[in-house]
Amino acid sequence: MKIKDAKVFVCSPGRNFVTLKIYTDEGIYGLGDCTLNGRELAVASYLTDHLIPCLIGRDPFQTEDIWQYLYRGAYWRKGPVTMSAIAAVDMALWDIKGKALNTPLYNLLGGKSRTGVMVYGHANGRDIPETVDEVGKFIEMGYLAVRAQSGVPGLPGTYGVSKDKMFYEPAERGPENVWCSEKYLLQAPKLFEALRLRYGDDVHLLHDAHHRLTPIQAARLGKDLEPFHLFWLEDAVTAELQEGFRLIRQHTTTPLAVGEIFDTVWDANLLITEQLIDYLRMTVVRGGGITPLKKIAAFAEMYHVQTGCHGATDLSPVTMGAALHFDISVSNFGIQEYMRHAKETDEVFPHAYFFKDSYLHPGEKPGHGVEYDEKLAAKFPYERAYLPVNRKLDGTMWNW
Ligand code: GCO
Ligand code: MG
Repeated sequence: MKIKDAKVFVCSPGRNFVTLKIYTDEGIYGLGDCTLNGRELAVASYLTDHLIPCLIGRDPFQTEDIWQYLYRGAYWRKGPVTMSAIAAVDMALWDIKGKALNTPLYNLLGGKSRTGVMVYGHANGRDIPETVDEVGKFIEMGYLAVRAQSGVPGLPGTYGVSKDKMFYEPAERGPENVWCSEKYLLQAPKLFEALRLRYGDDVHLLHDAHHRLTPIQAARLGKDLEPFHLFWLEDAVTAELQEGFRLIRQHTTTPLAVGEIFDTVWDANLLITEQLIDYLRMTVVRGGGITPLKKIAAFAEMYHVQTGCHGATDLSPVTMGAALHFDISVSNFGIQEYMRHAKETDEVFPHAYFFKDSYLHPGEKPGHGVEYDEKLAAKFPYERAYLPVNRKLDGTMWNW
């Protein structure tokens, strides 16, 4: 089998997505996602102008060699544009393999290690009572784990809090946000106290600090949250300085998750080997594909670090499908994020995965089981959009 052609599609059914389709001489094709929120066209060009010409004529079964060729062969390594583009190729090739062998992708990754994939949903509210009610809606739908984000008194709006509830855009576009860590640090423990009071101890509760704290602030938050035994505290600080997590770890037993913006294992090597985190958030699209992610999971397993793949709505259903096959197969799976996509998105990307009896299931279609309706997608042209930025109360630029 040979790769005959490949095409990149950009569409916006509710939000922007970039999709790669690789065609073979035997009529089988594979799909990959390379959506990079706010920088979509850079990845599209990287693929069309630079990677696709190198793929023609290659054997699509050679996922390892092709991955190494694209990663090492560029000389310029790493970075979200490069790694998202390579990821799309890798995902599409694994999809082709599954289809050619007529088997779901998980069978090529070691088979099922569990019966279903535990996921967490996103609940958010303008204040604590509203957030507590929203968490209840997820529990009623059968979710075993819920992430809770609440507005902070004195701040006009904050990350993760939206007017839309079930299907919301995490990266709300628009004006600049205002931030104050001191106000937030007072509020967050009160939210989890209220949640435990209302729902008891069984439901897993998660929280995302979205890179906004310093290590000592994160340590304080972790400590304050200990009585409410969170499943995890996510992205407490930006993780460019991996050593910073030593300080957090010395002070708190709240489990730590990080890594949705990491693009290679080199972003997490110290975090893993020093056991500074509990969950690694890298997923297929940002981490360069299934090929490297399997290796990273095996490496993390030796250090008691579990997986917790990113699954916001800006990752297309193709990434979600591929991630679910990964999740169900690796032995150190922890949890999968599952923000449901908007109806238009699901219609453009018909998929085999489904939520049933509290778990997500990858489905039994050959490959990753996600399709792309080109005709329908063409009705939703690309719309330029950016992630928001964040400033402190005095106007200083801060992390969003
Ligand atoms: C999450 C993430 C997202 C990101 C988004 C950026 O935990 O789901 O933090 O909400 O902000 O993916 O594009
Ligand atoms: Mg996050």
